[in-house]
Amino acid sequence: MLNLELYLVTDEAACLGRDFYWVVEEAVKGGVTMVQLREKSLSTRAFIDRAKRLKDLLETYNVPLIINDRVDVALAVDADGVHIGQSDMPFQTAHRLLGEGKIIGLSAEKQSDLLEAEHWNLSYLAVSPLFATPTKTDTEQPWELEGLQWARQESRHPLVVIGGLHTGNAREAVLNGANGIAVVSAICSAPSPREAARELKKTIQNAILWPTLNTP
Ligand code: TZP
Ligand code: MG
Repeated sequence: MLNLELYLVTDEAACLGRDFYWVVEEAVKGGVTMVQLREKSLSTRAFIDRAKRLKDLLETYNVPLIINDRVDVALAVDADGVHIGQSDMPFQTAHRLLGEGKIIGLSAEKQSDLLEAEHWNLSYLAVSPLFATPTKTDTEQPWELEGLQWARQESRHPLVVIGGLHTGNAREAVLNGANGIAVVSAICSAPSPREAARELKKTIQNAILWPTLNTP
């Protein structure tokens, strides 16, 4: 079963000069359940090399590796799946190329994206961005919590939220319908990525287990 609870989306620049693989491994030791390799400027060769190395690392922890945007890179390294956006390869094509058994996640940036995605068997839908974030500024309007509630009502898919998530708002995201929390800076830029992941994971699991409890 796919565990979406704490989903790390990588960004080397956000790692503040620390070793990329160290940051990811620390995050996994802290409880990250999925890792998405998101590379916007690497050559195809370098992207594949990085994906291979990350796959070897994540396999030892039984954590799935998801490739952002690039179905060819996912196929090249036999990754666990892909995450596609609204301008990437269409879902049906990605699904045909990857075959059964691979994870496919899709970003929904607006309501019509989410409604269209109801026709497809996605592994998860990412509500993106939930909140405004300096990590990615070329986005549509943030969904905010009201938008997330709407998404929860309208979608049959598991929902991951991304954009501006941290320990201070992860609980409310879960209580408003998120099945998983995806983060870049809250883990990659944290003084201790392991501790940051541990805290986030605890917050998310507490929200899932005790949704009515009044404490944060
Ligand atoms: N997609 C939508 S927002 C975002 C991506 C990749 C960046 C999220 O970064 P952060 O630092 O967790 O807000
Ligand atoms: Mg994309």
